[in-house]
Amino acid sequence: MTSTTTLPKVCPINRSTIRVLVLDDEPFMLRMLDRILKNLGCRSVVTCESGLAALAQLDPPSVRPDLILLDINMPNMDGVEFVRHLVDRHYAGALILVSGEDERVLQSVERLVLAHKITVFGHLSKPVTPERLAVLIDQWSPKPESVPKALKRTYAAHELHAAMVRGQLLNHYQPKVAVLSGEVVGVESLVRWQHPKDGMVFPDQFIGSAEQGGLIDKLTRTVLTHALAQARAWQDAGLSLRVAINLSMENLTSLNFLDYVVNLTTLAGVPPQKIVLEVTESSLMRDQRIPLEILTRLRLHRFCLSIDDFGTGNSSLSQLRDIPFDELKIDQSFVHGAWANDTQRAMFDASLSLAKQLKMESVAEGVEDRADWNFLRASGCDIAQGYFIAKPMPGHAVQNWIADWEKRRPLLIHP
Ligand code: G
Ligand code: G
Ligand code: MN
Repeated sequence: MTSTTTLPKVCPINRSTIRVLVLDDEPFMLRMLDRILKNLGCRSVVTCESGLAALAQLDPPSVRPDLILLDINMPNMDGVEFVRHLVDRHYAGALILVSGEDERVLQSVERLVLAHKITVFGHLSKPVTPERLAVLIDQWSPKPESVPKALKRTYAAHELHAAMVRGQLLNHYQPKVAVLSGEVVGVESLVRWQHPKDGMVFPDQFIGSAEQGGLIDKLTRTVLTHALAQARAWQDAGLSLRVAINLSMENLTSLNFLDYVVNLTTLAGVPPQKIVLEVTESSLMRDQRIPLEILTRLRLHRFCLSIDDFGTGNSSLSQLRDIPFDELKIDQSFVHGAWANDTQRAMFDASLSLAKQLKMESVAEGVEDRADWNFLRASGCDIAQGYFIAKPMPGHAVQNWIADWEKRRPLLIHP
């Protein structure tokens, strides 16, 4: 009954104003895409047979295309190389990738483009259908380019140092819940910088400087001090929460760190079992012996050790072999959307199975929506963390959030 999909007769105004460039080495494809686009209501369509011709269309910047349909297989300049030129020219529009390659190739090119911070509306496998193209195009909106992104800057070590001296760092806490029961089991501390002028500054803007500028120890000590005070306050309020903090491998280069953590925890009156130390490997690490010693001894002191971002280049099997972790956090790139993506799902399943065989607790990060949650419920993973459950929040907001969560919880565990 629904065998023919009819296109909407009235096209969204958007489509007629959007400037589209189509780059494909096959003249036949160009003509076909041009025709489909025109039929969909796009009035401004430019077609180019080569990367060079397309790059010429990016000057002057005032008339740049809003959207480029890019064939990734081209004889001279291939699509990936073309993207590199777009990055050099600070292209701020969007891309749709077109190719006859298999899904995995398309997906990896898509990830590559996203890594360059260029918007990708998705990919089209050949043969292209008007319906699919319409869906992708309609993600476009004529809003001005995201200004906040341009403002996002990184901070030098001396600026961070001043911030720490002035007490401008604080922790936010993101809840972790048990997948089966929905019970709130803990939180992860995520450091924030309340900047007097720039507002809330996120760790990706300053952790790198802290590591390179010799400040990571001071930063971690600050985070741990706040986290322990908060853990103690929750404990006194009768809340049983495990509190996680993120360690950088640079923290694990001196044995003093061990004494510091043990002493501070004892002083706070919080059982070490309630403190989770999340570790990712740093590519800078050469001598593994000291970190291994510190982590093993922390474990002997009954702290929980967690391997963070598992499955990404930084957290590897050899770490898992060498360090007695209690918890494995499956990286969000394998979690969000895994229900719809066979590759991600295979990696998710493999990581989960590894956690189970090693008798570690499994945590899925990046649970962003109901579909992710449903997927997890069926997966056998122990703990979930992500925007679907809660975004990171100030410590004082956690108790109220738990009360709200308790109301939502029955619906999530008995759908
Ligand atoms: O939510 P968010 O933007 O806070 O976190 C971004 C990254 O910063 C994550 O990879 C997280 O592990 C890292 N991060 C957050 N807080 C800390 C911290 O206190 N120490 C270290 N080393 N990394 C942190
Ligand atoms: O690297 P680490 O796992 O420590 O850091 C967690 C990071 O992931 C933080 O930046 C946090 O804000 C972010 N985060 C937490 N939940 C979600 C989610 O559901 N989706 C996305 N995209 N990011 C998330
Ligand atoms: Mn973490």
